[in-house]
Amino acid sequence: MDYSFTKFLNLISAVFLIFSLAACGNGQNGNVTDDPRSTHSVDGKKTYKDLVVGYSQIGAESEWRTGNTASIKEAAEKLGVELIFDDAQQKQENQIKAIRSFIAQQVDVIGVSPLTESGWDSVFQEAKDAGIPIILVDRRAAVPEDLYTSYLGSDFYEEGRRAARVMVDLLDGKGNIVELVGTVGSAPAIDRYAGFREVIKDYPDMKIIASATGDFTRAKGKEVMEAFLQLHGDEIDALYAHNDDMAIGAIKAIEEYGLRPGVDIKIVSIDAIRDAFQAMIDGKLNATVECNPLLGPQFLELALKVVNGEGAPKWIPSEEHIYFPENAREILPTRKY
Ligand code: GYE
Repeated sequence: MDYSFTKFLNLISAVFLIFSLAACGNGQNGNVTDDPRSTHSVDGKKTYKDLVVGYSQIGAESEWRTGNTASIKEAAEKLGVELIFDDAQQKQENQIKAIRSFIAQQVDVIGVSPLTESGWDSVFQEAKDAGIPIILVDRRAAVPEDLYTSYLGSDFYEEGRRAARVMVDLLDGKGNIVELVGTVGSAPAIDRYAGFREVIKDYPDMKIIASATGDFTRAKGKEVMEAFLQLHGDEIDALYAHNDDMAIGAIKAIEEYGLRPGVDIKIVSIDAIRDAFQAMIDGKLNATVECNPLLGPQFLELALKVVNGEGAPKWIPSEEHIYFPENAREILPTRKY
């Protein structure tokens, strides 16, 4: 922007500020601090109690997701934010419908966890045209950067790499791996697949002999693992599951097949849900890479900032760890999901 134009803008805002301060000083009209119906704080900024947030959740496919939903709802309740929550039951068309209804209701901000990466351009554009910011929570969408304000979530690629490094240690750099992939086309499935391979490619004796989707659910994880066992049986040295729920389903399949999960077949998965700690205590899971679903407080903090025109980073990554059986018993009681 040209310098003199910037100066001109500054001047306009200064004049505007003087007028608004004058209006605030006048008790008869517009003193926002005295008006009990006012939805703004002293400085004209919104507070949590003024916020109306629409949230489009994917569904309830995993323990991770249930923990994520609880975190968002609890944070809204605690802060006094009005939350309009929609559960899309694993269907993108339901998410699109929900976003359109949030736009119609003129919410202040829309939070969305996109089921898959693609297919969001037009509905995000509609929100943008209506002046409603979109915050991506948990999963990214493959859209131009100007169609969303911020992404709050994990580095799924790094999670894939971490799982692979643990696998290399467990197998001593040699063995046949089967893989349970998450929901096809979703950001975590795409990145956990690629991140894992980036590390494994340097170990020619580590082979991924089968890979199929278990859609992030226990039931599907079990079903697909049964098929892997039918096809490859004793040749399988290890399982890499894109989430704990699929690993837990697969553990059942392995036991029913007559092998020992965690011993005959080493298992590494992602999320670090409570049941994964139990599986590690039972010796049936070898490691879980943490992916944090407790995003509610951070999301609402970000929503408030965005509504008040304060800058927000394009990506706010979560801080995460890897957990092993050695201290699973000690850590389990501290886990919130
Ligand atoms: O890992 C899985 C859930 O998007 C990070 O979705 C999330 C993933 C999580 O169903 O359990």
